[in-house]
Amino acid sequence: MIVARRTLIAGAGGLLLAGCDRVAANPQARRILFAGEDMHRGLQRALLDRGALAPEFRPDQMSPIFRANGTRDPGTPAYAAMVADGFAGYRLRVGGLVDRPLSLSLAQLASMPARSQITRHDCVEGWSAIGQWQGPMLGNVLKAAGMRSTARYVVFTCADLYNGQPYYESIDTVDAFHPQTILALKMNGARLNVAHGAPVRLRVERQLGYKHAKYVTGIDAVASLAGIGKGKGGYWEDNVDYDWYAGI
Ligand SMILES: Nc1nc2c(c(=O)[nH]1)N[C@H]1C(S)=C(S)[C@@H](COP(=O)(O)O)O[C@H]1N2
Ligand SMILES: [Mo]
Repeated sequence: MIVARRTLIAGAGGLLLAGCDRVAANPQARRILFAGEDMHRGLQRALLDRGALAPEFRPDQMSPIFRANGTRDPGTPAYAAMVADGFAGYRLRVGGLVDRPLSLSLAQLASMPARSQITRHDCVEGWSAIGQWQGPMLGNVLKAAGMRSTARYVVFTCADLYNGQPYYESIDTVDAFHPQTILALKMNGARLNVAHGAPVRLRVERQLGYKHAKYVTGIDAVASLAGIGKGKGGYWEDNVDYDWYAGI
C-alpha cells in the first residue's frame, strides 16, 4: 500500500516524493502512517469483504464423515411428531418486521429459487468438515415476506430446547441477503437428516458453525436484538460468551 502510493506520488513529481520521504524517515510519522494503513485496511475489509463468497469446493473434496454437533435430536414430543409424519406438518413461520407474514410448507420452500454449494463448516470447538448444501436463498424468502427497511437483524428460532427454551441465533441483513446464505433442505444430495437439523437449517457460509441454526421453525425480522434472549443475539452469545459476529 505504502509502496503503491509512493509510486503514484513519484509519478506526480520528484518534489512530492522528497516530501514523502522526509515524512517516512521520521519514526513518529512512520508510526502514525502505518497505524493509518492498518486501520484503513481493517475498515476496507469490514466494508467490502462482507459480500465476498466463502470458498466452494469440488465434490471429491467433500468430507467422508461430517460430524453432528450441539443438538443431534431435539427429542421433544412436538418434534418427534413431525419426524413421524415425514415433516408433512412442518411449517416455517416468517414474521416480525414484514408486510406479509408467511407460513411455508417444505414443498413451498423447495419451490423457491435455490442454491447448491459445497462449503467448509468451521466449528469453534476446532473441527471442520466439507459438505454440500442445497435450499432456497434466505434473501428470497425475506423478499417474499416483504421485509421492511426498518429490519436490521434476522432471528432464527429452533425446535430444540436448551434449559427449556428454544435455541435461537441471529444474523444481520447483510449476511441474510448474502448469496450463499440459504435455508438448507438437503445435505450431500439427500434430505437433511435429524442430526444435521431436519427439516430446515441455516447455512450462513461466512460465519462460524454455531451461527448455522438447525431445526429452524421461525424467522423474525427485527430492528434490535434487545428483546431476544438476554440481548446478545444467540444462545451461545448469551450463555457462553461467544461473539455475535463470528465472521470467517
Ligand atoms: N438448533 C441448533 N442449531 C445449532 C446447534 C444447536 O445445538 N442447536 N449447534 C451449532 C453448532 S455449535 C454447530 S458446530 C453446528 C453443527 O452442525 P452439524 O450438526 O450439522 O455439524 O450447528 C449449530 N447449530
Ligand atoms: Mo460449533
